[in-house]
Amino acid sequence: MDDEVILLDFWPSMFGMRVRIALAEKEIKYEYREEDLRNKSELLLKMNPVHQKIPVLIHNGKPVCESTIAVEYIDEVWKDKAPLLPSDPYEKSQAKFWADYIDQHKINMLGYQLWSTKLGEDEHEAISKKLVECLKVLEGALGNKPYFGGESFGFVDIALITYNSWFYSYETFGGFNLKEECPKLITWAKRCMEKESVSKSITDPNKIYEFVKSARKLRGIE
Ligand code: GS8
Repeated sequence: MDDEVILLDFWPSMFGMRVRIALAEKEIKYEYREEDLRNKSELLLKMNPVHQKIPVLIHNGKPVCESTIAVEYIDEVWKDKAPLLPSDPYEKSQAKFWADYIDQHKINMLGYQLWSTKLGEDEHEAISKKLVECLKVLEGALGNKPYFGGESFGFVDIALITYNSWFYSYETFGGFNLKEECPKLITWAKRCMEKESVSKSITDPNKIYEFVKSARKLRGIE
C-alpha cells in the first residue's frame, strides 16, 4: 500500500514550511490542505484536538502534531533519503538543543509584537533588541560552517530557514538590518535558499510583507 500523507497547513506559517521542506527533502508526495484558521476544519480539530493548530502531518490516517516533532518523524520513517538528524547521539542532542532554542525564544512572537501592535518607543526598541540578540546567538552557533550541522543541510537549518520569509517584515517593522547585524546568517540563508527543497517550500518574503500589511490595516495600525 502506498503511504497516504496529508499536510494541514496555512501558507504564511513558518512552522508549516518546516514540514513542507522535510517532505521535499525526502521527495515524499503528499496532499497539501490549506486551513482557514478563523474557521478551522473538522479534520484539524479532530487531528489536533489539544492545540488546534497547524501544521499537522497525517500519515496513513494518524496525526503528528508540532512542526519539529513532525520533521523528526519524517526523518525516522523515510530513513533512506537525505538524513536530517545526525545518527550520533551527541550530535543529535545538539541539533535538538538549537531547534529548541529557536522555539523557546519565540522568534515568531517577538516578530509578531513588532508588526502587529503599536508599541511605545522603549518597548519597540527592547523587542527589536531581543530578536536581534537571539539571531546573533544562532549566528554564533553556526560559526563558519556552511550549515548548522556541518557540511550538510539538516534539522536546525529547517527549523530556522523558514523565518527567512519573515525577516524582511521583521526588519521593516523592527527597524534593523540583518545584513549588518548578522551577515553570516544572511549568507547561510542564501545558501539554504539555493536548495530546491527550500525555495519551493517557503513563501516569498514579499507575499509575507503584503500579508503583514493587510493584517496591520485590519488592526487599524496602518
Ligand atoms: C506552533 C504552531 C502554530 O503556532 C509548531 O507546530 O511548531 N509549536 C507549534 N501554528 C499557528 C499558525 S502559525 O503561527 C496556528 O495554527 N494557530 C492557530 C491558533 O492559534 O488558533
